[in-house]
Amino acid sequence: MNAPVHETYMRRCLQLAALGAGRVAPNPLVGAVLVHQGRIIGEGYHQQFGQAHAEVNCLASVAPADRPLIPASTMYVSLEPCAHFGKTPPCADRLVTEKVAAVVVACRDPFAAVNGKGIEKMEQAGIPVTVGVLEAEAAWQNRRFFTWHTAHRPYVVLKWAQSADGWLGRAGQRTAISSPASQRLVHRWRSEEAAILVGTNTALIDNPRLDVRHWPGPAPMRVLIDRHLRVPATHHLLDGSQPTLVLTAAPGPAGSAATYHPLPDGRTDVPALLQALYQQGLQSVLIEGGGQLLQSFIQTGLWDEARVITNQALQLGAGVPAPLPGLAAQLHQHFETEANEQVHIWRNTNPAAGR
Ligand code: AOF
Ligand code: ZN
Repeated sequence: MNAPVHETYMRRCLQLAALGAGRVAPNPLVGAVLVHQGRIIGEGYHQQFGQAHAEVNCLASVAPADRPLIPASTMYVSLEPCAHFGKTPPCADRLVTEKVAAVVVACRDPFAAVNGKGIEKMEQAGIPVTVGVLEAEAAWQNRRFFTWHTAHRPYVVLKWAQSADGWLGRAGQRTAISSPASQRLVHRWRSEEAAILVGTNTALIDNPRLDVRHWPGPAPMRVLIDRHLRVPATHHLLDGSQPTLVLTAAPGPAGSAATYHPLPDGRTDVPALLQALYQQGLQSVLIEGGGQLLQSFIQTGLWDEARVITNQALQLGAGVPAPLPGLAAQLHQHFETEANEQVHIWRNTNPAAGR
């Protein structure tokens, strides 16, 4: 079959996969479509962490009258069918048992228990497998999952708001920069990551809540770097209103609502921070400041996206300088949330690995 037809069905897989957003992490988003002679006879996606995979839901959706067509149909799936017994049996085995005529896959699954083994199983059973249809789009959709398994660290999203003249805020005080529309956007961004990280000074000066109150969605783990436990228990981050992790050199106080994770030798350099988040199983992190922390992620190359909100109507004249995304940054998207308010999303073309 020709490439544009493959892409049409694979695009449908990506659409279906997206329906699982917010409910399957840390698993990948996966969609599947079963096609018989130009007619879609089944559709499915991974809907809920721990439950059936996309291929299984796709097969379950086939009408009884169409079931005899399965061995003459092609299965399109946005990730390599799995080869392992996890919470569910291997999808590759199921496709072999169902005797589907062919399988088209967007990209290999980088998870060590799969990573090519699913494709191999199907090919050994005589099923032709095509790999690489809309590969870049599929890898982008699951960029957090891919970074976790290939770079062995969380996917890192940097975020900051700056004035037109390039300041993050006035030194030592909380400074309002962005509009309510941008704040809603930021809350949506928060709900899409496993964790939000801030440094000690930001916590002390801004006393942020780091919750998701302006958007319906899951609340991520709040993570605070506090080597010497300087942030008072009366600050919002330690109020116990949602799961909070403190990365620290000192042992945590008894009775605190937060979880304390010791940093080896009290190291707060970026690799040590990412190692701690990795050990905690947090697949992605939104870095919300301050300026020095953001800049140190950029300097080490250990970042994937930078999302910058600029208030073109605000001149501060002085203060804390905004970070610069650097030479590896490539503009990915650019839009306005309101008049005078711009959002630039930069991608790191050469992100560093965690190990
Ligand atoms: C597929 N189809 O729809 C998904 C796959 O713990 P489990 O059993 O749910 O397995 C999770 C792993 O399976 C996950 O890390 C990834 O490698 C793969 N996800 N595979 O064939 C799917 N969601
Ligand atoms: Zn599977």
